Amino acid sequence: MNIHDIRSMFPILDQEVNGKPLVYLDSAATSQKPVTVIETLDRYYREYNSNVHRGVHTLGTKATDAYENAREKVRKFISASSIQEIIFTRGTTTAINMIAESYGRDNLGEGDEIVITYMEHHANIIPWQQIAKRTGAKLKYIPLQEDGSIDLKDVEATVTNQTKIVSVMMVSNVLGTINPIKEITEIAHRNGAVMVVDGAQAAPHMKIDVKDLDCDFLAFSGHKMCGPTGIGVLYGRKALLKKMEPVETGGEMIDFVDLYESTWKELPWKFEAGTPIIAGAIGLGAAIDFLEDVGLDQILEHEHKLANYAMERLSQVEGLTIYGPKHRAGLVTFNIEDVHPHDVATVLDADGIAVRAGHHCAQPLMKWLKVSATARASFYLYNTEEEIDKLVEGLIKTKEYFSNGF
Ligand code: 7TS
Repeated sequence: MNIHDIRSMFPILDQEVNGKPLVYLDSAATSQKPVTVIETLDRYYREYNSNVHRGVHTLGTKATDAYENAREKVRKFISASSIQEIIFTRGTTTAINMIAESYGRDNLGEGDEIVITYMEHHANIIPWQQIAKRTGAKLKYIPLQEDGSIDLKDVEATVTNQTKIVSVMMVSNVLGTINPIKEITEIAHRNGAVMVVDGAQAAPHMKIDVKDLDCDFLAFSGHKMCGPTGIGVLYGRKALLKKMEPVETGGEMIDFVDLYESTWKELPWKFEAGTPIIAGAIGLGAAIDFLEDVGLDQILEHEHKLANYAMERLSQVEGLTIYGPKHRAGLVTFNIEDVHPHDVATVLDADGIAVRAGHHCAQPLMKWLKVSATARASFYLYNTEEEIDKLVEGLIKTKEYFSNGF
């Protein structure tokens, strides 16, 4: 598919914002949705909306088949061994909270360690802080290199045989760093720890193979990968999930309920209490079909080109600091000297250019960078070099605007 065909699949891109063609550079926050996903949701609600796993009526069976079919698509997408390892959640945040609450609660104690890095998103920090407080475990941080990458020597030095959980993002939502997850997993396992991967910024852009990575848990969100909001995935190694207690209980997840005792359904349903996110899961299945039709290799290559082009063009803008390593995923985080990033985003918005400004839910990383906030342009399969040119023009205009006064 060429870029013109890809863009034509995203109806939202064909509009003007503040009198200018929309330039959407905020896909790391949430991606836009192709027409195939929108139509899949529309068809579900128009034609076979029904609850799943109950009753025998035709619509219910159709909805159940579509929901479970989406689970199989997710399994294949990340090369998991079994659909028993694929749990639908509300998103990455919920998935990591579930791991901390369930695995963490039962496997951590005084003196045990949880290891994360300085670049993590709050979703991969706070659940660990909370479970550390409740269990007496200690939270430790792998330091970063000056360019915002991880040196495996630092992983070796931080992870010990007291470490029970290592949890690291695959791609940084701020620095664009692509972390050596396979190598970190090997170190975690060698020390007897389980490996949790935050795949929120990786799953939309690159092939993830959980067998090859050998990770124990993986979390990601549908809305960042062309799917609907409110759906995400928790992958867990079957042997671990089997031993874990559900975090939520209630309808749907039970096998048998007596007055004082209950038993759970088998995997993965014991972790999906209540009416599940039916439309969301079916929509995520359609998003996976779309990404696979385009090809993840093509998406990654396109974003790599855009990131290189953006780095080259932005480095020519005087007074602009770019954060993160040279080799990076498709996003660029930066600051312009003497201009607050919120002002940068506001001036760009007046020209129809959407970027994110703020701490990007990574306040420990902001502290490490010694800034309170940054601006971020993030790219996806539908972005073009012309859009990056518009960003650069907008940034030059922003600088002039603030240096010349109003
Ligand atoms: N982990 C990473 C690496 C993320 O980038 C995000 C969201 C999350 C976890 C949480 O995902 P959620 O779907 O559960 O909210 N990151 C961003 C961002 O960079 N801008 O807005 C949301």
